[in-house]
Amino acid sequence: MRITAKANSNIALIKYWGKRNSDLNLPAVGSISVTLEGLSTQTTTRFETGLQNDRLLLNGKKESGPALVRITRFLDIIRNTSGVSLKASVESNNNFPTAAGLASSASAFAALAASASKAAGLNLSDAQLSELARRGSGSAARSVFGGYVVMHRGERPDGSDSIAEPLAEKNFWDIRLCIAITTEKAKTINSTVGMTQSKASSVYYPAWVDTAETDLAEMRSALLAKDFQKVGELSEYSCLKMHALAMSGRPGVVYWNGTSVEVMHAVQSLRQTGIPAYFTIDAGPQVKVLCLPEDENRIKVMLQEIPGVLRVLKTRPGDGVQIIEATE
Ligand code: 2P0
Repeated sequence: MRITAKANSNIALIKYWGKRNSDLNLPAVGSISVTLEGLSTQTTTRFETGLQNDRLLLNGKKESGPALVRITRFLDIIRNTSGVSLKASVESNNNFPTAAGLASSASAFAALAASASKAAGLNLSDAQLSELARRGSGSAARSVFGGYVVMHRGERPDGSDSIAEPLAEKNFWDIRLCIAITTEKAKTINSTVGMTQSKASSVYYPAWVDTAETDLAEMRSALLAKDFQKVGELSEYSCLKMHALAMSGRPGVVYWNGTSVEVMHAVQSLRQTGIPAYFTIDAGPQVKVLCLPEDENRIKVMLQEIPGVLRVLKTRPGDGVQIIEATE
């Protein structure tokens, strides 16, 4: 079978940073995210006779380096589970620039997990799909689901409870996100490396892990109560806390550029004028601004006027992973 799946990216409001097991990619802390409409990856997989190696076409370009190694490792998990021994041809396209530092591994591995597992004849439940996607990338486990999503740290050594589950569907609450793009360049320290450094060397790391459950519980109740101020405050708090952790490693990692800092100040100033807006930032320099639908357009204009902001994308809660085509 030749299977095409589509998955959206997501943004964590309570951040994941750090692993309790690197081999199985088990997170040290849970997280809460929103799946983002319109920032998607579409991936087609087919296991084929006659291939000596897996083949990866990423945004139209044939990959042979680390990207292919990572995909082959992931496909090996599916081959081991399904009994299919054939190599696969994988074609993946992002509808947003991969190098822009928006979370592409989340949508990429959610789409690949869905397309490759089905192409290998597996019919996985959503929970199993989330577990599989996590092996590719921690944040991908969340992109299996739409709307508001919680990712569990889990306790079991085999990782079967380190999975995401829906918290509320996308129409539960209409919030908006404006994404200020501050560079088109790829980041230099990827998340896996950054979080490994934090765990190995930051004196803040134990506190980060110890306080995670409290942050998750507070965010869960604020979200379910649709308390925008609380959700926004907790989002900024978790973002700054994660970045403080990344900065406090040896060596420390600063994911922001000067414009990221300008945008953070602008968002906090905007709040002083009575407009509810809150920032969150992943392991990169782009700033995502949470706002209400009625403020979205003026916030976009305000962000575009900040020197260094290249462009602004608008997004909102979106769907989970979907199979969009299946052919023999
Ligand atoms: C998150 N990030 O919760 C956090 C916040 C970035 C900052 O998950 O090593 O690509 O593949 O599991 O999922 C990005 O890290 O890391 C991420 P791996 P991933 O969204």
